[in-house]
Amino acid sequence: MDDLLKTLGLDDVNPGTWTGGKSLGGEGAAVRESYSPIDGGRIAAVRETTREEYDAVVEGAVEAFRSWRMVPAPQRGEIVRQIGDELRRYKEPLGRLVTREMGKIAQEGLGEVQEMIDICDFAVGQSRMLYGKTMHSERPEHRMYEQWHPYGPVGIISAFNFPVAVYAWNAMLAAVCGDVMIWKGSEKTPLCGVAVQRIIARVLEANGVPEGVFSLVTGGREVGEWIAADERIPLVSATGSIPMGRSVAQVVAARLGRTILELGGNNAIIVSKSADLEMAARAIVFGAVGTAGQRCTSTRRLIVHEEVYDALRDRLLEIYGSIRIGDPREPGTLVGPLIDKEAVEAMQAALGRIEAEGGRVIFGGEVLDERPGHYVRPAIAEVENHFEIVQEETFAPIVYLIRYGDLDEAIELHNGVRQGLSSSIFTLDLREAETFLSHRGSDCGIANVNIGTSGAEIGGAFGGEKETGGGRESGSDSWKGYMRRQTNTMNWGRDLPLAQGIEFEV
Ligand code: UN1
Repeated sequence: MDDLLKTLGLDDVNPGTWTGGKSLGGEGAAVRESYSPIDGGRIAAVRETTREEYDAVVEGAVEAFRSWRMVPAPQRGEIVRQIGDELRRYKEPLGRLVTREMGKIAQEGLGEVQEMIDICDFAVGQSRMLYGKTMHSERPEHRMYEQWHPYGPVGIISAFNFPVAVYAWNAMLAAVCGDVMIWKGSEKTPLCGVAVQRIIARVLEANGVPEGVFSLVTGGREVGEWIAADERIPLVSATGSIPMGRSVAQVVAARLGRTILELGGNNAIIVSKSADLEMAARAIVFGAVGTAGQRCTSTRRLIVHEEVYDALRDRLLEIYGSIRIGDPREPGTLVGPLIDKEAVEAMQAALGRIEAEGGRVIFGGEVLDERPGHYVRPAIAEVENHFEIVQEETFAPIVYLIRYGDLDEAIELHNGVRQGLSSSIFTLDLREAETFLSHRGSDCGIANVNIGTSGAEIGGAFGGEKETGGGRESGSDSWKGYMRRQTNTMNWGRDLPLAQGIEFEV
């Protein structure tokens, strides 16, 4: 057992099923080993959740909801404030665990925990701002208003690439809203889930909050299917691939439940002839190779004006040639490993398809197998937008170069994919910038000018259109997705006038 695991309260074999600080069973559960993508070494193991344990967790959540919903929202905010403080205390070790289990570089591991802290702060403020509107009634001596009430248990399914932050976006907001959380993280990063659960549990315990307010279950697809099908869970928030989201959406819709979906992206940057090319190049590299191309916001397509195409391509080739790939714990490394062997194979398959469809890989793509772990050299390819492979999201550092002539064409290429998460344009031309942000510009949930596609702040609503799923998480008024709206009409008069002026004498 090493110090990092000890600091985070982790054992060699950990329970994967928790209500607050109480772990459940483990009888007959499969044990999932967690291997680091850095060197393939075993870190520790987690016992997966059995169906029986799952049912006990959901029952505990339903029970905890009865009391949690009675706690005034600002007091729920106070619990989240303390969770934020606890995360500040554990930022460094938790960030290191994210790096070790997921493989993102140290800076990004810390950034991910910072994102959790930021959403805690945001949610604390929000806990005093769960505003409803009041309306003027058309009837005399009537008052109309709306209130927002919690849903109950919220199922949160999160992905390996942001093993802790995306959970917090959902959970901290839902917590101040009065919901209770059942979290299933990725089976590729089970230790991160347990570590976060233990941090939160200390705050629950210190404040006498019922255990079932925050629960964790561990496992693969099957556990996700239990959540999707479970009528006791009115809202399911799922982050991950489009096929995963499609199946969750269908199962939840069949029982008329609610979903918040944050699925795949196919994010592009338009680089205009008036762009600051050096700034664009830096943003492109962070977007395309940051997190080894494994963000849903990663930059996948570059739509470049023909007059600056060669210059930008050459500059990218130059920068790509100098990027340090390797152990993500070492300062100076910009690209760590991919998550697993399957991810490396998927990247190789994609590179093969680029060539087969008539494209050209002009840089990188090699598997760097002189060391253990799942390292690849980020790739640049020249393609056309309509290629099938370009239409898909390959979760790896491949960036596609596409040429354009005028802005209308660029926007058409930009929007000519099935996904609609994040987007950006680099231009110093005001008209181009505003066109891109207008109704005839980007069709994505996020559209930026002179910054890249990834690395959004928590204060904005996060999510996208089309096959990205339409959900919004994190900032702005995303909290409304975690509450049900109730319209109330109060008659304080002595008559019973009907709306629409209807006469109905009895
Ligand atoms: C994701 O990849 O699912 O905007 C989330 C970003 C991060 C979050 C990415 N703040 O890149």
